[in-house]
Amino acid sequence: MNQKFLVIGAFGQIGSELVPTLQKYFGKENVVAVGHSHIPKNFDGIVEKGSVLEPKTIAKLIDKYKTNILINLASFLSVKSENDPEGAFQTNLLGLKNTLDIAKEKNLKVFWPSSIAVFGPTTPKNQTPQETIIEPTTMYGVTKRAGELLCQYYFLKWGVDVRSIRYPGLLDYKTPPSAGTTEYAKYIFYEGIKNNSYDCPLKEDTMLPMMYMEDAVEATIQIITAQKEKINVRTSYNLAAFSFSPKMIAEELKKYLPKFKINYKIDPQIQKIADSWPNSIDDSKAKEDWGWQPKFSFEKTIEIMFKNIKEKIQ
Ligand code: AKB
Repeated sequence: MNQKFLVIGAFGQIGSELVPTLQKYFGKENVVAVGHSHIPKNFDGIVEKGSVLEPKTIAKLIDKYKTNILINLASFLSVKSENDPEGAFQTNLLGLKNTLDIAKEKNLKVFWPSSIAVFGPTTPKNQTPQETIIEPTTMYGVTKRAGELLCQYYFLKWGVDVRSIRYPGLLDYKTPPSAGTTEYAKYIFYEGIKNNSYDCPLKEDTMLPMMYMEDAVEATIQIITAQKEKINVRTSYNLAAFSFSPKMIAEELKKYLPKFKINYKIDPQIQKIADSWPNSIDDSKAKEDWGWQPKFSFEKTIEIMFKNIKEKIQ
């Protein structure tokens, strides 16, 4: 069957790179980008206005374009969710339920992003397994874990073919940094290139799992297009590339900015969130089930980020 995608949250961090890649692989006529607040004027492709909190609009768009794959990327990240727990609950969880209900009614395949934020302080920190203690203590983590269980429920009860990935911190140069815990690793480039220094909200040894966006986009397309029989996890798959701390990224950045200096100005709220998350992730299940393999190393990612952000802001 022809694969036709409707992407909600198409102009956010993941959508800004996933949508052009879907257009490249499947044709512009097969990708409908749905945005809410920030729709770029120069977007080249099918674009519509709508939100996960407007299910009737989304259902109409699916009928209009006859799409059979629904990708719901609309999400508050961790820091924004702590500052607005009600908004996070609405968008991350009720928004997901709206899309699952539409998928159930119209027999659509669904992709929805989860996060390493599902893990909490009681989870084993190193090489965190796929199946483990999962007791998140942030609103973001609570919505993501509840969302994972909701996805699995819709699969078990109604056979909705829903697929999901627990993304680590994602590094991209196309979208500006936003209100997430791992976003310090994007801010550091903008501040470092402008001022040769950066005030870091995390302690120097705070290790967090991270990934270059191109790998995340390839993984997303791989899981969406994998044969149904290969998807054995219907909550969400662990995914990993590398981990680093603020001290490690600062050292790497000094290769390009020899005078760069990092200052540690700890933000207790962000530090607390980071301390509740894993240092590293075991993603062997994604590798076994649908052949996931990252391509970009830590060093290569920093090189690409530096070059492109420099070009963008100078
Ligand atoms: C965040 O920091 O909130 C996100 C995430 C790890 O899900 N980047």
